[in-house]
Amino acid sequence: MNREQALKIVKEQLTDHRYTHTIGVMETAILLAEKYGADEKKAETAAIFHDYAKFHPKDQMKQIIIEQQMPSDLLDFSSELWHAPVGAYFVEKAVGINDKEILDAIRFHTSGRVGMSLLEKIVYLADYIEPGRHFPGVDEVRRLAKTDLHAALVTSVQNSIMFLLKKGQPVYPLTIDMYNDLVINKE
Ligand code: DGI
Ligand code: FE
Ligand code: FE
Ligand code: FE
Repeated sequence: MNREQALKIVKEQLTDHRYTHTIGVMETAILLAEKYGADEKKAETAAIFHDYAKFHPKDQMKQIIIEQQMPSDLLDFSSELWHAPVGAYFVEKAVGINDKEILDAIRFHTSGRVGMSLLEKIVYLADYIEPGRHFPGVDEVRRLAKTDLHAALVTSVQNSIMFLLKKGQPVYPLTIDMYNDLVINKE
């Protein structure tokens, strides 16, 4: 599938605003893949489809999580987390992409996890720093991303966890796991 075909498919699933975000993630992910030696084509495809399920109804996402025996603890945490694993499911079933690396980059783009692949890290970071993002701390992460993928990731996951803590919201265990893994293993 070429870029135009992929974009056409995802555009139908998204609002204009979210589609613009997706283009930003795609362009950023390709630049990061080039810089850090990941597969640029896989980065492009994963980025294009990363928010595929963002606007699926919550009850439908919940049903997929249960039916497909995804980690049931997802249901105890923010529904904002659900579009990532549910997106990976639909990108395989409805779009027909079978590449496990691409599907995992979609699956873990919100929560993160332990032992993230280079592609997963790139999509996670591109989602955080694409040019349309405007929140405190994003410029520092953009600066770090130019030279130090690891430092950029640590800072972005720190910011995300602090954001949730400040709002008194729960933090999904995989997000804490990602943070600990990066800090302990320094890679
Ligand atoms: O889908 P996007 O808006 O592009 O970005 P995303 O998939 O990274 O979603 C981020 C949202 O998820 C953000 O509003 C914070 C929320 N969220 C809720 N609980 C958690 C969480 N994010 C992480 N990383 N971990 C959580 O436990
Ligand atoms: Fe997302
Ligand atoms: Fe993200
Ligand atoms: Fe996104």
